[in-house]
Amino acid sequence: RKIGVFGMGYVGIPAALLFADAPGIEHVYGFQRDSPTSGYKIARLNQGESPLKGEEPGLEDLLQKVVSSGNFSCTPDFSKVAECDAVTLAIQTPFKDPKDLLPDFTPLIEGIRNVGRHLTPGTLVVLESTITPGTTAGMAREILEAESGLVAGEDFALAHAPERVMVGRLLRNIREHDRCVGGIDEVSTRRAVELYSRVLTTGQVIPMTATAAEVTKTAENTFRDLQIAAINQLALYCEAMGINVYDVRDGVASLKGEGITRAVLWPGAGVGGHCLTKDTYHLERGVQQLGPNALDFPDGRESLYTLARGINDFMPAHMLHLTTSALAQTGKTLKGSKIALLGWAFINDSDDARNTPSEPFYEMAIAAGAEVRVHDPWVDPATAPDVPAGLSKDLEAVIRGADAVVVFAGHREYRGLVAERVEGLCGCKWPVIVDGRNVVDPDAWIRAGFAYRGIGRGGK
Ligand code: SAJ
Repeated sequence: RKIGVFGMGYVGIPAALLFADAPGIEHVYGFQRDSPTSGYKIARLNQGESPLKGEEPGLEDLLQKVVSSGNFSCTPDFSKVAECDAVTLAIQTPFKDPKDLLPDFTPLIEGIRNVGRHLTPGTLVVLESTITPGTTAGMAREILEAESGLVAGEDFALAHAPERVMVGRLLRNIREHDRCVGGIDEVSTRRAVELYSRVLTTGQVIPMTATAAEVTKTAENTFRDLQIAAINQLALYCEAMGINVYDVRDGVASLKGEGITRAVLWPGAGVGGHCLTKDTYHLERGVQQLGPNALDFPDGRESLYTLARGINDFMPAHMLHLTTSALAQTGKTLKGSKIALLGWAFINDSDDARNTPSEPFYEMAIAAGAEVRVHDPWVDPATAPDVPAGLSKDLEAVIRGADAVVVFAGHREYRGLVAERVEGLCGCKWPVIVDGRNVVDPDAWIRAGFAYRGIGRGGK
């Protein structure tokens, strides 16, 4: 049996490697376009080198294993789809303009077309990308049928099996998380369940319909966004009231029993990534497509989910407000101040910078006349999109001479920062520290001579 995986990114690569290592699988093709920006992945993967730069336990070892055993290869030759018994697609589905609920399905459509062009009877096609509910049984089916001349449900099987991975633990997540798997009909569901059962270890397959799987995926990220918005809102209240949101958080989470589960997440400098920033819009678009008024409240109010998005989107602006207020305490303004922005990746100890909350902060600070230098130990300026000029991996050089150090990511390297050392590097009379991820001990930094601000740290 042969499997094809479209999209050699954070989701496609680990999935392809696990399929390649699974019993009964003869070969896995990783399909990757040979473009100027992503074509480099083909050669790297075929040499057994992972193009993903953050820490991914076990990933490169597994890659080397399946490359040398001949079970995996990466190719731009999509005609090999014809050899495959199953093809999965893990291609990004970003939003051009979230407010208008307009997703950019161009890359996904291109991928589906390429599958359709070479599709042979009996193949199972699975979408792993997060998509607007209704897409599998609607758009995907239409494109595949039009390109192949085959009929879904009769000549080929079609399903949705949304990925549930988190950067930094890709392999583990695929093996251990339960997997919702939904076909457009019973045979498609059964075949997709059989495929994913091969790579799950402790995870269970949960069969459902394609549309239910689409709603499940977008809802779980919407709920996570909502929970983060709840604690971010509380962080703003705690700052106003002069109390510490982390104490409140522990207190709220301490009530156990009586069937109460308090899933309290962490406040912070913002919510980034490819998923939480847009999946709410996929969910709401899915409802909107049912009819012109399907989504609206009768009195025109916004949905809870849209409000939550707005709170999380506001956090970088709040970081700027904290920076301005701390600088004012030291007699400075944003205009003319030097800011060391620590962390460009959206998630800790990763090189993934998609929709990073650092970016709006960076742009607002520059527009206000500050000079901003950016550090990130992981992000590679050569391959990450929209990286600010001069992004550096040299932490001391970025901090040297700064009026304000602003922490946006909770990278391990920042948790080890020593206040006295940073104070010496800043070199000014009264430097500022703004902590967006609660990585420093406020008392120690105030003692070392800093003006301190932190998300949710009212008083300090
Ligand atoms: N964040 C907070 N506070 C928290 C947790 C996260 O501010 O308590 C911020 C992070 O700093 C980051 C953003 O939210 O900027 C997203 O972080 P994340 O931990 O949710 O990471 P993602 O987006 O890579 O992963 C999510 C996960 N979804 C759920 O847990 C419901 C993951 O399981 C999904 O597979 C992934 O989206 C996806 O691909 O959809």
